[in-house]
Amino acid sequence: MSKVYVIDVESGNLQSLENALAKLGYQVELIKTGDEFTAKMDKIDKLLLPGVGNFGHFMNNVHARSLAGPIKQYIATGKPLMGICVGLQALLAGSTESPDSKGLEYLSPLKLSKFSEEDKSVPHIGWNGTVVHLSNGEKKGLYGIDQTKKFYFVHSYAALLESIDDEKIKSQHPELAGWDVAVSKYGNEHFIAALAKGNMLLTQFHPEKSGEQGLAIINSFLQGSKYTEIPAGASSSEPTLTKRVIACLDVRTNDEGDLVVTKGDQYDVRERKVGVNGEPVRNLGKPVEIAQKYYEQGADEVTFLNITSFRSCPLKDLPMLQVLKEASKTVFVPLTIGGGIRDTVDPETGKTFSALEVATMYFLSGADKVSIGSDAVYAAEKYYANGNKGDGTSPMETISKAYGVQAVVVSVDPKRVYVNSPKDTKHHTIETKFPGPNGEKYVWYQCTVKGGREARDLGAYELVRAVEALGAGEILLNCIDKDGTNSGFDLELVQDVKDAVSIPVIASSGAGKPEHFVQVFQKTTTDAALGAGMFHRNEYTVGQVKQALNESGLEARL
Ligand code: 1PR
Repeated sequence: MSKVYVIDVESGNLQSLENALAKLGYQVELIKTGDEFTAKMDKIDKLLLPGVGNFGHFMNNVHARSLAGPIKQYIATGKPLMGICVGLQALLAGSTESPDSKGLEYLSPLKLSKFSEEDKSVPHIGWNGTVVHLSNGEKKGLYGIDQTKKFYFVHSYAALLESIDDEKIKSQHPELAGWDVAVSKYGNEHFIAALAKGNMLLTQFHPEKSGEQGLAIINSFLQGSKYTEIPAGASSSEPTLTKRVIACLDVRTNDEGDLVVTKGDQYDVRERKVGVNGEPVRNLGKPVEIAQKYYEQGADEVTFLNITSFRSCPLKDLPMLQVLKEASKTVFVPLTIGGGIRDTVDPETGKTFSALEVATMYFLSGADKVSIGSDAVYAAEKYYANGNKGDGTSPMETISKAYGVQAVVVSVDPKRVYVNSPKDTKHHTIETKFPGPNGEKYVWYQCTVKGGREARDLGAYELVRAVEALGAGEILLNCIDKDGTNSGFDLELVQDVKDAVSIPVIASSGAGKPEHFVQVFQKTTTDAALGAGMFHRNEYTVGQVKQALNESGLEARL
């Protein structure tokens, strides 16, 4: 079996990359220090430099481990190197994200800047296209990257370009002379999606999270198949971000002690409403198999929510770690895990584990993002009590600092509360087209914790603003009134939350048919939409949802 060397600065999810390489038939050896690298320099003939999170944090790790020198030495040999995400960024001059940290200074003065939030959500999360300009002017793909494919991006900073036009790029960036460049577009901004020169390939996107097409890019790199044919009849329109469709699996232990995917309505997952406690938990199947099925149907992401985490200790909850480990071996799209991401005392040892340590266990098992529910509400309450300031201890703050904001999702579980007038409550209200039971024309959305069991004195609008300030990178917006009703998303709530924040929002709860996805993307500015019950009950596939989106002129990745 051929060996591939991977630089590991121990931040972020390397498990998925290792799984992708294993699937392609390669054995992985991790390089963690400069000394190790130097000792093996002659043996290494294929090297990967993956990176996620904060640029400064990553560069500090590279320097602290004395890796910068050996990386440069290796590059000088001309042997194959593939940099992924922050691995691409590390080779540039620097980033406005961490002005005090220097990059490895290839391609100077090219630097990274933050995307503008004026016309779009930041981070840029999702599947986007590219246009490839080869330095020799040929019309070919680059290791399989071409305009017919979509890849998964997740980043707030990018090497921004003024144009997508080859001639303009060349005249504005003489440092790119001799480089093949793949350009992508987000909102009104163009940026570098991939770079290649000699045996070096750098991608801003994550090929290991970009499904089979992404794995094919890694394979082309490892095989040295640099210039690839573009499928006949490929159009060369500008790249666009597709509408993201997410499949969500609520997971819990059933009464027999097995971990099952379940789904109820309005957060009641027991078979019947009457005599709730005595009825069995709805068992819809095994989490890993179901995740695999949605991956094959074309899900852009899969989310697992451990919905009874508030009862059991997550450290004891090894089956969820096992679910992730197994799922990430075959599911090559981003995986999110939620439920129980908080400071936890292990009942066996009495030792306290921080939310960051709990999240780290999940990242090391193959999660790309963690989703925080109850603790986000407590942290937001504290934030407001503290004069709109964090104290550095919330999971949003600690996890985003270590892994980047793109790894931190906040899951919101709100319930409608109707009022006659905005004056009747201190919370932010919406004038609703669907009046309350007594004709009330206004509604506010009350946050809950512990899976909807306890309501708090905080509105969803206030919550999302606080958690964005604390370091959340995305909002997973449920709605208890809509959950499992198959009546469509709560469009008023979705748009209200979209207007409240600049980070991406995932609309959730209520999807019952593909048209509901069309509706939420047409009538709101949501970044993504999530479904659960309609997929679990086999009423529709993810593919059918995407087909409906495409037929309505909303681009989805098929
Ligand atoms: O509080 O940090 O431990 O996180 C607990 C997590 O578990 C939260 O994300 C919370 O939303 C979730 N959760 C807790 N109890 C339940 C339950 O159902 N009893 N599930 C639960 C939340 C909502 C979505 C669902 C959508 C779409 N389920 O996951 O998938 O509503 O459903 P639909 O398309 O069928 O309408 P913490």
